[in-house]
Amino acid sequence: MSYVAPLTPVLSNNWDQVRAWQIGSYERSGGYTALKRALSMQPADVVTAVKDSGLRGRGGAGFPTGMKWSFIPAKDAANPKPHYLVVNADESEPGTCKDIPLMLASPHTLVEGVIISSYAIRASVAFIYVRGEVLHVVRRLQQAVEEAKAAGYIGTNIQGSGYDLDVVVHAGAGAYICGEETALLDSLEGRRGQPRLRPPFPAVAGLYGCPTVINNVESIASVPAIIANGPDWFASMGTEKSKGMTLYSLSGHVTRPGQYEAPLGITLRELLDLAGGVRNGHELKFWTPGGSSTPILTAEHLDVPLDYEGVGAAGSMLGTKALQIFDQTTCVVRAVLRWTEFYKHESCGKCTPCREGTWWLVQILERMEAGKGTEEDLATLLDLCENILGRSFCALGDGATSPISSSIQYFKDEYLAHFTHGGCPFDPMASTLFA
Ligand code: L3W
Ligand code: SF4
Repeated sequence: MSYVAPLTPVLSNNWDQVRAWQIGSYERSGGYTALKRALSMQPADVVTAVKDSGLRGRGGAGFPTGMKWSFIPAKDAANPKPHYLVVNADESEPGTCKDIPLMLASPHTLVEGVIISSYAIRASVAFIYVRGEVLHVVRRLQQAVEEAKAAGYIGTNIQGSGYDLDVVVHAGAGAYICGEETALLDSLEGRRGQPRLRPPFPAVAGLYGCPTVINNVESIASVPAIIANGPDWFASMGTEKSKGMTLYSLSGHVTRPGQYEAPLGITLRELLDLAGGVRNGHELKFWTPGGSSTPILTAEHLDVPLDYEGVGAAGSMLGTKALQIFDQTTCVVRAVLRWTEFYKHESCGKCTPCREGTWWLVQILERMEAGKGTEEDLATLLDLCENILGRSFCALGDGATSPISSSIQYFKDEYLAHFTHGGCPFDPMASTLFA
């Protein structure tokens, strides 16, 4: 994917610098000045600054970051357990591709964020849990951590502040479920990664049963800019309840796919203008606002503000801001089948609705895509979705139903046409459906 000039270059401000991933380049762009400022503040004041900025978690759920940090109990004689910071860098949601480019282009933005965030929650060990398949990212992060140690930003008595921190880069083993925060903790502890019952939330009992903050890469990487420029600066961007800038990842049938950094609340129409539009000669058919776990939207939603509230009001979720663009040459049934195969494969098997349900969803969708489905199958598919949604142990099961129910909502005729045509009715030569 290409890198394209952003609208509000904060996270990506140094991506086009020579060897931007090295500490010297990062420092020349102003890197690590926020850390020095943070170390001159009280930890509680750093938490307050992040709270006041309005930063919300960028991993999919949009939970207020500063509020999550404030759930960490005070460390005293009654609460002697260590605190941990864990960065969720297990980016695997289909279409989601913002954290890996960020870590590759500027790993020190994340490392500086890790140090400041750990200081704020009084953690002396931080873990960065990286998706197992991306070894090049693991190596780049390890190099950045070593550089930061050599520069005195990680270790004992950091910058003469009296604060000690160690940072561990951990490679997962390539399971999507380990992006679920409690499965990630199990995996980090050396067990099979499966979600834990919540509550207790990790802020109360997380890694090794200790108070733990888990945040997405982009959330933690946003912290240095908030400390350097102040919470009001951050809150001046975005919308009333969705503050700041963020990375939108455009992929699929778009002229210039890539990362577009912009304030929350920008629309897909505006982003497509920046990205050269839907690929030449084609029209938008459907898109995901935040990966395949978020219900699909259509061309009628081009002007929906891409913030948590706007996308929610349109019947979907902002999720990871992974905008996958599909033009009119795409068979919606085939696309949904591919996504559902992914959820079936990645289901951890802990709970019945998801383990059995995703298997059945694939069976029915395969039949439909092959033109052997019936209207009754469509009803069964929706019934299955109803029995998975809200009855699964974690969000993976819910997410598996999103593309199915939303695609039937908008493209029921296309499903029916598969039955009447005995297969996909799409004519690739004419680039139209129902030819
Ligand atoms: C303390 C409480 N902490 C909530 C914390 C909680 C977590 C955060 C959000 O799913 C979504 C999912 C995917 N005391 C708390 C509390 N927290 N109440 O707040 O929690 P939650 O449950 O709202 O969401 P989640 O389980 O973190 C995340 C969607 O994101 N998604 C997935 C993306 C996948 C990736 C990837 O590839 N790695 O990011 C995309 O849309 O479906 O709905 O920290 O502990 N009372
Ligand atoms: Fe595992 Fe799926 Fe149940 Fe989540 S919903 S616990 S992934 S079986």
